[in-house]
Parts: sequence; C-alpha cells; structure tokens
Amino acid sequence: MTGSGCHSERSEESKGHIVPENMLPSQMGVHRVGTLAEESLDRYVSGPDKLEAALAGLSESDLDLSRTSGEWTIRQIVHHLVDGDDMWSQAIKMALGASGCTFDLSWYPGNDSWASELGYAGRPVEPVVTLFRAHRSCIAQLLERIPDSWQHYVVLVAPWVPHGQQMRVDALVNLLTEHGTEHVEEIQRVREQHGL
Ligand code: NI
Repeated sequence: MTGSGCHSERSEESKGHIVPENMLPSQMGVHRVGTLAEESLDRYVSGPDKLEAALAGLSESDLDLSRTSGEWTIRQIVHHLVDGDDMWSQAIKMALGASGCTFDLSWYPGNDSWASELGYAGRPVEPVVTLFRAHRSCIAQLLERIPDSWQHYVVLVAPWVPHGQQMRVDALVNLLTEHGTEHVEEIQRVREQHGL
C-alpha cells in the first residue's frame, strides 16, 4: 500500500468488524482474554524497537528516498506512522479515563492534506521517534494499571463513520500495532529497493 492509502483501508474495517466477534468477552474465558491482552500488549510495546531498527544506519538523505517518485519517502512514512499513533493514543486515553465518550475525528482533512500542512517531507524524524516510544510506554502503563482497561471504549465519529462507531481499547491497540507494522515493512521495502 502507499502512504496515503492505508486509512481508507482502515475505514472499510470500521464499517463492519472493527471488533471481531471472537474478541467479545462473552465468547471467551477470562484466562483467554488475559492471554490475548498480554500478547497484544507485547506486540504494541515492541513497535518503537522495530521502527528504530528499520531506521538504523540511514543518513538524512536516505530518509528522503522512496520506492517510486509517486510514493512517500521514508521521512514522510515515519511522520505519518507517529502522527497516527499520537492521535489514536488520545482515543485510547479518552476510553480509559471516560469510557463511552465521543472521539471526534470529523475534522480530519485526509492524509495527504494533513501531511502537507504539517510538513512531513522536510522535518527531522528524531523528535517523533522519541514521541512514538513515549506514547507506547505511557499507554502500556495505563493498560496494565486500569482494571478491565481492554473493554473500555470510545464512540468514534469520523468522515467514514459520521453516525458513530463504538471502538474498544483492545481494537484500538491492535489497530495501532498493525498500522505501525505495516509502515515499518514499507520502510524496509524502500531500503531493499535502494540496497540500504
Ligand atoms: Ni497509515
């Protein structure tokens, strides 16, 4: 996928099965919920290590490489990945602290407009890589301390769900993990393309 396409794919998920049936607590034993939560948390927390490994040894000019001229550069991908984590961390925190509240993304102008306005193409990545690690650590700390944290939820209102969609913390965490993994793999493909 391209850097600009992933959120339209996510919107398809959110229409129907953002919380898969087999993740509903009524269909799982308590032990199974705990095991899945631990596995999800481990994968979520390992995200920053994977991103830093994918960026290891790259120069400033390497960060401006892309697979083709129409696709995002590594620098743009990093900013997009961390920006997504930044925004959706807020949703997780809102769910944990005020379960059932509305997380309103109806203002979101789309990935390309947002990336352009925020200057993804020219900004250094070090501060956002640090932000990524801080977010994942802080959210993980909250998940471990708040009882039943995985079952808390927000009601997402966004251009693709104007009437609202309930999203549980477990689904939000898994979405962020998958989103990060997807973009780390995209960075690795750019590196391979250029023999880096
Ligand atoms: Ni994305």
